Amino acid sequence: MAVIGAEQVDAAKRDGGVLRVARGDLVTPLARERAREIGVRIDQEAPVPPKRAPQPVVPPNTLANTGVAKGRQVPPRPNGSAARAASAPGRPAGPAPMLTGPSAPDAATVNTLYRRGAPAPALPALGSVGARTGRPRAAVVGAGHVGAVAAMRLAESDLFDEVVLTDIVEGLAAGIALDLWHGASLCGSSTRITGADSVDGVAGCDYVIVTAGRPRKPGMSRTDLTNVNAAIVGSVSERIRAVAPNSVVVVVSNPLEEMTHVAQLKTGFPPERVLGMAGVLDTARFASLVGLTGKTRPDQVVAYALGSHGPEMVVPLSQATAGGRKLTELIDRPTLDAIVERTRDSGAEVVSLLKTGSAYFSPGQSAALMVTTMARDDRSSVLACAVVPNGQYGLRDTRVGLPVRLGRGGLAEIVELPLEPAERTALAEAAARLAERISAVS
Ligand code: LAC
Repeated sequence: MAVIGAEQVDAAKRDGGVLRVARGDLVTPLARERAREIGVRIDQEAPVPPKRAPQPVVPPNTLANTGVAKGRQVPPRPNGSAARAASAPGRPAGPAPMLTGPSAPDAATVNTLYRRGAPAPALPALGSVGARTGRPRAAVVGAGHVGAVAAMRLAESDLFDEVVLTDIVEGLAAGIALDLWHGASLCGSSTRITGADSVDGVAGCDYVIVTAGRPRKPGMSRTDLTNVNAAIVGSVSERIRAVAPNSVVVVVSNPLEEMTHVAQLKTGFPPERVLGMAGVLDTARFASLVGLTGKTRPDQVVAYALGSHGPEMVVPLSQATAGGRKLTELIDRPTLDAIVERTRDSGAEVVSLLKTGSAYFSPGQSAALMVTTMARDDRSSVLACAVVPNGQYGLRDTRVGLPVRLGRGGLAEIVELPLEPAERTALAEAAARLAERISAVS
């Protein structure tokens, strides 16, 4: 058997536009595509019909050997033709195609395997691919880089029956979802990943991550995005309210606290079900930078980046530990202050390197971590999230990054850490600035 590639198609074009292919040779999908593109006709010798074992005579009034599903009543046909009636149109009479020898699939099967555009069997229905029932469904709105990474992490966790990715750019979410689903066996997950061209694809989901909106460009602050992203997040939130009224929403779009506020207004959800993702990311950045000192590993650092996802970020060093020791005992204060400063500017640092967009791996991971923590109902973790305080730390009527426990239904508890007076004051100032900014988009 020869394999006919695109080069032979090109040669056939030069030699008159017809490519003659011997029986049994394989024309690659690429070659067929090339032939279509440049107008070459492929003439392949017809396959020899496979030899079949003589068929037993089927009595006219039995269904036993017809391949007709049990229980389906088909009236008996005259002349013993029930077997023919049940086989696919165009096939020789007899049972469905099968291997006729130890290593010889019949020609019809070979063609089906290799022919691009050949009719494929319908995919199994959602949830029948080994999915455990009763698992939640999660969605990600916006199939940009942050959305794709978030969807990937959610699916890898194998905690969900389905992860739906949506984007208004036609085919984008479906393409990414299909690509991610192709990797299911590589990450040991049975979570189905699907894509939709409309936010309405999130219908019935338990958790929705909103990444929709414009990212920053070099030189832009997060607040430069306020108006354009408020319109996008607002309309997305109205659809979430309509189609996933019981969901918990995690907002990633910037400026973070303002957009989370818009999402809460437009969904009308209680504050426990609308959370802003920023503190998890800022805390992770802090831990990664602490790791650069060589004094500890990032995953040993326990700390909380509170306040705003911006200039008013507060990392209370009195609460920061690594391997059970206070960070202030491991690392000198000027170094720690420099680390906090760099954490605050880390988003801009990535923007200035990328030039065409903002960070996406760690933001996507952070949003997914919030959702997996909720799906696990893991109240042992304390994560920094942008939430609405109800008197905790003396704060109200604002939205600010605070340490919280998340449960299956969203915010379970705002944790009151014993902050030092200066840290408490810095947090109160951040909350006040955020209250002003939020009121400007109300
Ligand atoms: C950043 C964006 C997600 O900090 O705000 O990179």
